[in-house]
Amino acid sequence: MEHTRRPTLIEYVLSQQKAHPGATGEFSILLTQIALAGKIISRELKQAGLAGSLGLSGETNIFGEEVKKLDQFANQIFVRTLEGSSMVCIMSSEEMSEPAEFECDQVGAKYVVVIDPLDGSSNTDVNGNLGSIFAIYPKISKGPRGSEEDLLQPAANIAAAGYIVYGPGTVFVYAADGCVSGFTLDIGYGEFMLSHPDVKIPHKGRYYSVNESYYSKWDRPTQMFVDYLRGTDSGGAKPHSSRYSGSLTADFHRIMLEGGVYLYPGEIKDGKKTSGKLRLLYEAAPLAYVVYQAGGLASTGSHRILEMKPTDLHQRVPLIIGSAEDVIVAEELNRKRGL
Ligand code: FDP
Repeated sequence: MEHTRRPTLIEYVLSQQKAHPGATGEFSILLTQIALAGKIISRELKQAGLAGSLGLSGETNIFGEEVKKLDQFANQIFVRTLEGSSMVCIMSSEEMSEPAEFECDQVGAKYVVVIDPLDGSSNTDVNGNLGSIFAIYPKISKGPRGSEEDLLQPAANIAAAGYIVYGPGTVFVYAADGCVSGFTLDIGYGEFMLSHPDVKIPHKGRYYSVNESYYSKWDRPTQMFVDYLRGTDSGGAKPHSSRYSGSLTADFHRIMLEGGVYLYPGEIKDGKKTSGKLRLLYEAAPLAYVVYQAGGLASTGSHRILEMKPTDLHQRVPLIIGSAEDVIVAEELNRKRGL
């Protein structure tokens, strides 16, 4: 009997590397380790209700937010698996106030990784969808050790980025070399198998994802954009359908496959526009890289995310991300209002 099956993540990455004659295979080891972290977190999430790992850890992070036990668990898993790869000199995580530095051998670990280990953590206790987000940069600083300079690179320097969605199935999506590919975890094999080759985001979308309870706190261009998406403005465009799960990764994944736009705007506080909730380094930049490789766009409304150079590890940024045509409408509304 002939045995046919889909390629595994590692088989696929190795086949892609054939296009790069100088490739050493180190990059595929690193992606495999990130996928391993995803498998471990996926397993833990599936049994969290029984294993007593739901709820708060009792600690607050540097931003005063309460930390969930699963946030800490996911962070530790990523730190250990990245250290175990021996390919990473420094990493930074949304869950850590300071970066983690790893020992670099003579050859030198030449990669730098940023992660949001568990995105959408308000969903943990209600069996909702969650995600992890990552980006891999080349080390640019001189010398054997990694530094903050390596972490504060613009998204345009990313070598590969992706996300993992923990839903009814676990899906690993990564972008590199102008191509976005999705893999679904086969629980029997314990492997991510190619399920979404060459993902392209539709040019215009069907869905929008935003927490509309903040409508009264947004500036006028943001309100006008959401009115446009709802079809309640005078333009008479066909409305987009609303979907908001409380997990950026899960909402973004829908938009990658079916088109549309996710936004998390800044609010107006004391007459000034704030930067919203999402982090440039751990959320906006990696997903901007992914959406761009799939043919979409990511913007603050006035600046393209890929062109921004982070100034701080935990910098926040307004985010409008998804189908190119939808993001451009938001940018034009901002421009008309001179913001
Ligand atoms: P969370 O804080 O629960 O980790 O990353 C931030 C994020 O989730 C996004 O995943 C999500 O879309 C958003 O915050 C939810 O925030 P709101 O409750 O303010 O809508």
